[in-house]
Amino acid sequence: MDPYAPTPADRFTFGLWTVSNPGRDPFGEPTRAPMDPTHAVAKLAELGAYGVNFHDHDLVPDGTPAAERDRIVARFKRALDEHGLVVPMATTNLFTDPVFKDGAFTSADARVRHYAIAKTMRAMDLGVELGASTYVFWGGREGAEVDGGGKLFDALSWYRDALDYLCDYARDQGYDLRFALEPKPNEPRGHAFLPTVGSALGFIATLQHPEMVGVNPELAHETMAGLSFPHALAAALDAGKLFHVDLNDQIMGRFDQDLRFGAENLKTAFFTVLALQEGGYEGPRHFDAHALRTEDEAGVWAFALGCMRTFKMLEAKAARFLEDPDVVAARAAYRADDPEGAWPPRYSGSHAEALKGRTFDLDALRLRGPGLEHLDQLTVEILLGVR
Ligand code: GLT
Ligand code: MN
Ligand code: MN
Repeated sequence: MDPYAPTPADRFTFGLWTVSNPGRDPFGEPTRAPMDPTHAVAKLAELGAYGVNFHDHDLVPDGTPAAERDRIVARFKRALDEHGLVVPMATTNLFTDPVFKDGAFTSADARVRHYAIAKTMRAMDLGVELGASTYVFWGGREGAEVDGGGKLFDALSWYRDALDYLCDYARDQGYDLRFALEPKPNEPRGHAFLPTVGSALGFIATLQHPEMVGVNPELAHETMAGLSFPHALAAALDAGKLFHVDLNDQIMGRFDQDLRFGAENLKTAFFTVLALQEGGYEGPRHFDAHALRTEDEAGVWAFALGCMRTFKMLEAKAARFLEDPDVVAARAAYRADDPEGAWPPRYSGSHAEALKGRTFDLDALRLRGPGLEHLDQLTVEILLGVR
């Protein structure tokens, strides 16, 4: 048996919008035909995926009459049942319709803000109907190019008002839903509000129901901001807020590329897998990426399978890394205990006095080599299959 063949036990998920991405970009028309959502379900199941996620608009185009909506949903449910796929996450498209051109929850027009809340409630109903337990908020249009309008502070408080309202709605409906905010530094807006995982974590603490809200970090988005994705994951996990994750790849400093997982930065992908494992993340492993615009449908499935296989191969490398005796020794040697006191120190007045008065052998500490070059080379050798 192929040890890297994905199975539902791996909990790999894809957005409908990822495999159905038609290859449109700001300079060119689509290169692939639209894909029927039930076809995406059948193919993803065949490849070994666990679930599929969607925006309201991916499944039920905005403005669809109620009877037609029910027909689309029933047909999609039958496809899920037939192929054994689940819907762990859902979200709202608050960016395609020109009504959202200057923001949804942060539009300067209160009518747009109300409409965005209404649309999100309907999309939450749809997501929950199909089984979603995580609800993502990517603030695609929540941002600005012009700061002279003076909405910098209002925007954050409008965003907060909307999320507080939607938490109340979910509670009132008895929905078992957690919200996950997805940061991104820019694109499509010049500057996005809540641009990084760190800013989202700070904002969540200001909400009325902070326990209901976490983050959905995306590898490409933190990389666009020049930040480290494994560090962002660690910060989210440390705060108990890693509710979901968007895996893909990205060249730093470029437009949002949403490349196949592992396509660009294999070492970052490795430390991403390791961080999820060591941090105890147990949620779905969601790929938010799409096939290159050059590809036909066969390329789409090669892309989807590639994301999952690379994750599994890196998982095997992570296990190897954690078991390698030289790595274990190098990791142990990197840390040093303090024979004169346990960590963390317990504060007391007398402890503080003693600590201030302690003599440290600073020359020895200055000269100590932590062995990180050796450890990092071991990592590279494991990744290249030499160890
Ligand atoms: C869009 C965006 C993604 C978000 C999706 C969820 S939509 O494709 O680029 O990063 O996760 O709204
Ligand atoms: Mn992206
Ligand atoms: Mn994403």
